[in-house]
Amino acid sequence: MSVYDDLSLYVQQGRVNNIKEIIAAELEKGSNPKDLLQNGLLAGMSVVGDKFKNNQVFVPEVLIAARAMQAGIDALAVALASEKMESKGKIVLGTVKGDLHDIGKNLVKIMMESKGLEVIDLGVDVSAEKFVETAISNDAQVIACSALLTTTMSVMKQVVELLEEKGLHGQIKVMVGGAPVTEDFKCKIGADYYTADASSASDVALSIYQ
Ligand code: B1M
Repeated sequence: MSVYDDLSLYVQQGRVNNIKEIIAAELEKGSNPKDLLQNGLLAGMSVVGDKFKNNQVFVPEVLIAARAMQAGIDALAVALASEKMESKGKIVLGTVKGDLHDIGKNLVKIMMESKGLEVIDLGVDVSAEKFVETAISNDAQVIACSALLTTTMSVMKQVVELLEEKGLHGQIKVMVGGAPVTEDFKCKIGADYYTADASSASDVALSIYQ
């Protein structure tokens, strides 16, 4: 097994200490931090993401893996900062106004980052104006909105309407998701993409930039 396989497996198993030890040793040896991230940590998270999509693992396992991956990223942070990864595209992500659920949104963020996308995470309770202003000021081509409450889904429509008002609908794509959101709802509000899970959301977001 290579060091990348070890890191991948330890992410899947949530073994934070093993990950920290390997990364410290590899950086000491002069290994490339980007390769450790891409081929080790993110590869492991990608396996977990696929299993999650196929109902082979569930939220607790995903969160444990996510925590392990974050610990690995933190351990690589200084080395990575000196060798900035080229972003494959920018995504403005958030949970819509009135909605404080962020576990699914955080998974979307991790999956998107694992695909090399730069995510501007606006957190929770995000207004349509904030989504649109942030996308414009950061030159992002994708706004990704998460909603868990039926009462807050209408904010996604406001995002589309605001983009239309500004003549940006189509230029800035709107992705929607979250438990109550459906393909039918996406069509009704004129959003561009609906995905049911975090892994598919990252695939679609990447495809927009390719
Ligand atoms: Co609340 N809550 N909650 N809650 N909560 C739900 C959503 C609910 C369905 C529970 C229920 O009644 N059965 C219900 C909503 C009913 C409805 O509107 N139809 C509900 C309610 C009513 C409420 C409150 C109003 C309760 C109250 O105060 N009376 C309140 C609202 C607060 C607010 O937001 N203003 C509330 C509060 C909370 C907690 C704070 C306690 C907590 C949130 C903690 C947190 O997020 N930090 C919470 C939780 C945990 C839940 C449940 C139990 C679990 C949600 C979750 O994290 N799931 C939930 C019931 C349930 O869903 N079974 C419930 C795991 C997560 C991984 O899944 O977020 O769906 P999910 O993400 C999925 C996909 O949806 C998708 O990817 C993920 C999987 O890969 N996805 C996207 C998500 N965003 C995406 C974006 C995309 C693409 C895919 O593209 C952009």
